[in-house]
Amino acid sequence: MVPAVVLKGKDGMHSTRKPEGSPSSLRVDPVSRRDFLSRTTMAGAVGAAATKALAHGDGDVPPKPAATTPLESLAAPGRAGLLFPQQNTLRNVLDISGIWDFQLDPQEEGEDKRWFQALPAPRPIPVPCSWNDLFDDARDYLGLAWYRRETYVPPSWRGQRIFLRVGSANYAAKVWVNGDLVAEHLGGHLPFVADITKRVSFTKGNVIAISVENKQLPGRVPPGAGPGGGGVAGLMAGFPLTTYDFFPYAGLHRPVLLYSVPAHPSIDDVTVKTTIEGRDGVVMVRVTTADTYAGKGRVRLGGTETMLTFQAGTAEKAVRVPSARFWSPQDPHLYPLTVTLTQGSHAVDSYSLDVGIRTVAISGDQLLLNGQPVQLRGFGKHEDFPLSGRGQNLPVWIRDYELLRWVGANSYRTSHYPYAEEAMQLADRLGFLVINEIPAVGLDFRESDEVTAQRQTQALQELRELIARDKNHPSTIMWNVANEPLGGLPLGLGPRDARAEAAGMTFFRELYAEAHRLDDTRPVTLVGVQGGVKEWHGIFDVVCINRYYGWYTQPGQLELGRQALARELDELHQTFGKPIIVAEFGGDTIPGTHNTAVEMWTEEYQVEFLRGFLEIAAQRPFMAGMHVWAFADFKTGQGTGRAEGMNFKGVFTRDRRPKMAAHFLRSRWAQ
Ligand code: BDP
Repeated sequence: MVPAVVLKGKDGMHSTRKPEGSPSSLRVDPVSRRDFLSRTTMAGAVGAAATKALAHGDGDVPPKPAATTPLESLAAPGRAGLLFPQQNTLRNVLDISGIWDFQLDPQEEGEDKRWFQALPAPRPIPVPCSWNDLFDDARDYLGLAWYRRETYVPPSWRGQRIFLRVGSANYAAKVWVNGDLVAEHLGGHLPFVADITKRVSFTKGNVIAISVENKQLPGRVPPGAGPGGGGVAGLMAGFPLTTYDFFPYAGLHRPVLLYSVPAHPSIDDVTVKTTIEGRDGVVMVRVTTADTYAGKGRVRLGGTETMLTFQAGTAEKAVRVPSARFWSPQDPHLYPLTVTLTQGSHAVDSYSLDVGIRTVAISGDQLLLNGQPVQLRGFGKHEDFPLSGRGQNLPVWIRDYELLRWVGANSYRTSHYPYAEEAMQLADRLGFLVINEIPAVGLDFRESDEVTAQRQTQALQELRELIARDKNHPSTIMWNVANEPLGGLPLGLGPRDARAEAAGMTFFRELYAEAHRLDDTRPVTLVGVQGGVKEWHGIFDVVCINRYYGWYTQPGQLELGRQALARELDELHQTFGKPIIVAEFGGDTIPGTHNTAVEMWTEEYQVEFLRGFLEIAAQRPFMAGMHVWAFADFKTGQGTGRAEGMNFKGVFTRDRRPKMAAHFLRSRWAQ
C-alpha cells in the first residue's frame, strides 16, 4: 500500500505529490493506526531471505532476492527473522564466542583442503575481535581467513529448531557446520542466521567453521578503491587503500550464538510502532510466526494483556496505554512487552522486548520528538579501540555512554556502519537519539553503471537488514542511507559531472523509497559531503551535511570558515525548507598540543573551531542538530594526512580522556 503523502513546504503550506520513482516520498506525520494495520509489507522478512539468496551466488554481489512478497517469504521453511536471540523458559541461547582457532589463507586453499573440518596450523584468536591488531602478519591482511571451534549442543534442545547467528563478519563470510555449508553473507556490521536443525549432533561435539575476508572490491558497500579511485580518503592514497577514512578492520566482530526456538509454532518476528493520542500512547504490535500458524496468542504490555488471533502466521493488535510516559532523552521510559503463542492454557513460544512510546516527525523545517522540536547535540562515532579493533567491546560502550552523558550529548550517529545490537539496546535504555547508518560510505557515482548497480543491490540488502534488526528501537530516530557520496570531486575541486549526478539521483531515490516502504515511522536522510551534489538532498526528509570550513578549506582561518558556514546554511534552508543537521565538523587535534595563538592541530584551535560552528547554528532556529566529528580519536590507514595512522578529530582521545574541547562542549551542553 502506498501511504498518503503530505508535504509541508518551507512556507508551511501543505501539498501532495509523488516524486518520480518514489512511492512514498515524505512521511511527515507518525503512522496512523489504520496504515499500520493495513500494511502487508514488514521489514522483518528480509534477513534470512537475503542470506538464503546469497547461498546461490558465487560472485561478489548477490543476485536480487527472489520476487516473493514478504508474506510469502514468511511462510518459507527455514527462514528466520533477525530478532535478538533471548533465553526464556521456551527459548535457549548459547554464546559460542570465546577463543577460536584461526588461520590466514592467503592462497585460498582452505575450501579445497576442507579446512572447515580442521585447520592445519591454527593459532588462538578471541571472538569477537578484529584480527588486525593481534598479529603483526595480519595487521594489513584483508584476504581470506578461517575461524573454527567445536561445541556441544545441549541435548535439552532436541526437538527445537536450532539456529546459528553471526552478529557481524566483516566483510564476506561462509559458514560450515559439521562439514556442510549452511550460510553465506556479504556485508559486515549486520547479523545473519542459518537454520542448522538438521546438521547438529547432540551426542558429540559439532564443528563450526567460518571463513571471513575483507577484500576492498569495487562492487562492495563500502566499495573498495576502484580504478578511478573514490572516496575522500582515496585522495590521500593511504595504506591499506580504502575509499573511506577509517581502518579496514576485519574478522568476526560480534558474538556468534547458537539459539533454539520451539519447533512449531514459533515467533519469527515482532514489529512495534508507537503513536501518541492526547496523553495516551498507542502501541501497535505485529507478530509473525515461522509458519502459517492460525491459532491464538496474547500480548502483554506493562500491566495490560490482550488476545492475539493469528491468520496465516500473522496477528496484529493495537494496545492503548492511558496517560503514558513518552520515551525521550529526559525520560527514557521503556514498557516491557511480551508476546506469547498459546495452545489452550499452555504457552508454546514467547518473546519479550522493551518498548519506548514516542513519535518522530518532520514539520516544515523542524524535527519533532513527541510533537516537540528537538535539537540533536552529539557526535559522529566509530566502533574502534586498541587491540579489539572493531570487535564488540562492551566496557568501551558503557564508558562511551557515560562520557556522552558527562559531556551533555543527547545523540550520535552510527558513522559509518550499523553498531552492535547491545549499543542500540543501551541507547534505548539510557535515552540517546541515534541516526542509524548503513555502511554506504565511499560511494562514487563516477564509476561504471555496472559497478553502481552492484553497489545498489548490496546497499539495498544492508538497508533491509538494518531496518529488520533495529526497527523496534525507540533510540533510532532516523535512517541514513549514505555518507558523503561523490558525484564529482569533493570540496568544489572540479567541474560538475551530470552523468554521475543522475546516477546518484536514481540510486538514492530507490534507497529512500525502500526505507519508507519498510518503515513509515522515521525520517530518512543522506549525509552530504562539502561541495557535493546538493540536489540529492531534495529527495530526503532531513538535510544532513558534513562541513570542514576552517579545516580542509580556509585552513587556519576560522572567521572565514564561519562566514562560509553561515552563508551555506542559509542557502540550504532557503532551497529546501527542511530541518538541517551538521553531521560532522571538526579539526584534527594532537592531545597536549597548545599555543596562545590559535593554530591548527592545537587544542585551542579545536575549541574555537567548534565554538564558531555551534554559535552559527544557535542563531538559526531551523538547525535540528550539531554532531561534532568525532567523539574519540580513531585508527585509520597510514598516509601523509594521518599522523600515527590516526584521525585526531576526537574530543576524547582513543583511550577516552577529554581534550580541552570535551570540557568546552560540556560547559555548553551539560546545563
Ligand atoms: C569526512 C568523513 C569522515 C572522515 C572525516 C575526516 O565522513 O569519515 O573521517 O571527513 O576527514 O569526510 O576527518
